[in-house]
Amino acid sequence: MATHCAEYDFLSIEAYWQAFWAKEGTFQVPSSSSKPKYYILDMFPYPSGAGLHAGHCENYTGSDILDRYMRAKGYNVLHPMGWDAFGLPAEQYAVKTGTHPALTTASNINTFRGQIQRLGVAIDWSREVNTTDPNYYRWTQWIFLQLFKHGLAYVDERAVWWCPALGTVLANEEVVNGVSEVGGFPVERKALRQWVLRITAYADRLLAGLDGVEWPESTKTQQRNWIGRSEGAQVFFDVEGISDKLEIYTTRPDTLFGVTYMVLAPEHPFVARITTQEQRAAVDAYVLQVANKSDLDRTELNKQKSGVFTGAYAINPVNGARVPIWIADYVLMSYGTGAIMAVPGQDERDWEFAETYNLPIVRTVQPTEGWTGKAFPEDGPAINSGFLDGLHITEAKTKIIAWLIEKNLGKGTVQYRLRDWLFSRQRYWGEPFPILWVEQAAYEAARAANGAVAALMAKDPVIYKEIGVQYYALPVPASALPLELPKVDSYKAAGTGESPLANNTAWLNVWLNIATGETVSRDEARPVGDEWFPARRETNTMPQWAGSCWYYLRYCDPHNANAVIDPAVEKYWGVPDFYMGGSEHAVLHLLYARFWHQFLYDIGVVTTPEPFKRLFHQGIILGEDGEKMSKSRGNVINPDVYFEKYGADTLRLFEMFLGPLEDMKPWNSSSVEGVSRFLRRLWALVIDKDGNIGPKIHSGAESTAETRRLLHETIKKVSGDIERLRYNTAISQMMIL
Ligand code: ANZ
Repeated sequence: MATHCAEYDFLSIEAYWQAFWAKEGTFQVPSSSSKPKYYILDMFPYPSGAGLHAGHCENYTGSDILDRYMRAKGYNVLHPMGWDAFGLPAEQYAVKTGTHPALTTASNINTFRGQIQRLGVAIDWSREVNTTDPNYYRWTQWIFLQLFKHGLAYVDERAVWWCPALGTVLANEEVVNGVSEVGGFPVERKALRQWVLRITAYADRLLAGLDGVEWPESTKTQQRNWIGRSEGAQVFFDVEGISDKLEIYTTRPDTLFGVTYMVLAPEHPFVARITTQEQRAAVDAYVLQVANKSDLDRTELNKQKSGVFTGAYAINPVNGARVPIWIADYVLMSYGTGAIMAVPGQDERDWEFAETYNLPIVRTVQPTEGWTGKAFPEDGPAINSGFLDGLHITEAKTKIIAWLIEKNLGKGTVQYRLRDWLFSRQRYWGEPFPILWVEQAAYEAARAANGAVAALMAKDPVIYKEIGVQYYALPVPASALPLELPKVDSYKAAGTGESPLANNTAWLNVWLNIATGETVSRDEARPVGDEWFPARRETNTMPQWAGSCWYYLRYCDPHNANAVIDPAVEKYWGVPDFYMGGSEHAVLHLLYARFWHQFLYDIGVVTTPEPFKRLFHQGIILGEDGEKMSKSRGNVINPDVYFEKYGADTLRLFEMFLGPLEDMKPWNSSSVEGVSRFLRRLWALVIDKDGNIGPKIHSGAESTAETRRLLHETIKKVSGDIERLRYNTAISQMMIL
């Protein structure tokens, strides 16, 4: 009896095997085995309403080939999948329609899962995770509590986009051309209480760790630049008329003799103190004008420089020169000390500013011959610089820093571009913070009670002040997790800048037992006993980055109700051996996840300091027109159409054959036909017209020496190509064979 269809009937072949894999649990892997392990991770998708796109297919096919290859070589391969499912679109849809974001999300996930199964990826579906599942985010909350306990989480007033007309805080992507994307209403900056994570405490380790990972060089460079370690000096300048010294940060202390003016950020605390009577009106007007600009707008290189003289003067410590102090928006309060010494001779921004306002320019580095630019930022011998003359930059820096230290006027310092991580959103659809706000008496009582609450308290209190009252953050004990998202009547924000969680007052206001951490709604009577205090829940939620910081650990032990991951399981799987996803995550996701992983390493949850050993970015697939795929352009490829018309194997092979996996490349529907023809020919070679494995396959012994040579060449080339992810050349070799 024939066992196969004579024709390449991809629909029934794929349906048969996909059902078989599901029924047999073919790709389910145990967390202990005598086989060596290999862990393949894909960046998990946000389950959008649009379903799978061509880029997802490229990513998961690319990793799936390596997966099946490693299985064939005898590895115990873990290749899981899950959903990064908190996020804005489901919430926006909820505001519009009243549909709970969990419903929208569940339906989108079903679509995604079905499509990935249809693509035939060897996923162990018994390990699926979903960041919005309380059994998952319970551990996201747990990790936050550990960060809190270790003093790595604090609150601060930070500016967000606020839209008075909508009564809500907007994300950057919801502000388009200075107005709200929805409705086109004006927006303004508003300071709100926010959670911030002290990622800067890990800056040096985040830099050092990059040296030991096998990542694309460009991604490592982006992370290094983002962390932005710079070595320089702090220098103190006397200011006429006040006793405090002005502290600046510079990477070029060697240019000190070339300082012709100083600049303060408009928000600098000295501004109000030093501005003269004559200059006050101009300074106030300028400060007001800058208040609504973002740092990004302010530091744009090509923009026209603007500023105002304060009327005050500083004294240059090296030569006693009187230099005017200006304010200008190109100096940011958030970097260094918020004040600079300006050296137009060597710094381009300073040169432009000096030209605009007719300030003197002194060169302190001899430009190379034929230099036609304005400021000379490069290396050369010092000139016009007293005891530094003739020295090159590095020597001049060493010498001037020694001089500053000797005179007690400054010292060498290190600065980072990296800022602490703004870790809260005023949204509904995110992980609630396991935090309660109480007054001082309750905080002190909690400490004294030394119970489950005190166990997670940080050494120093996290405090914020509101209308004269000081509030203290207390942790919800780990045993009370998950702290689930409460039901709300409306997904619209509270109107005050707080998230919609503030709308559910029965949830919001509780009686807290400061020893056990138990809570009872303040709609009920106060329970009997001295340990009950009024508390208010945190209404911020965590950003979408939170759940994706540690998901790769959860796949190893997805159903563990007692820990993030069991130590024995962690020991077996370790971290992913191979991580594949888009380069748009080069900085934020990959940096945040490394930060959390290094922290989890410090507290003993994981045994390796870095999460992702080997990283690969697939290139973007453009539309057939060579433009980025987008709904509005109408050039989006829907994989479902290809599954039906050509089959998943053709789609997979085609995407891998489009070009080098890491390259950006346009879709090309005419070559789909070619690939489909190749698979049909392959089928015909193996299966005869009666549907049996054909004679051509059994005739190995009769094959010529030439064919055998080609076969072995192909085996060698394809193996090597797969290990280096050069799938397009592996496929062309198979076509040759
Ligand atoms: C004098 C100077 C001369 C500078 C020169 C540069 C070149 P990085 O390398 O990014 O650390 N700066 C310091 N604080 C600033 C702030 N809050 N806002 C804007 N600019 C600030 O950059 C450090 C340099 O950026 C510092 O060194 C300072 O200008 C400026 F030929 O001081 B420099």
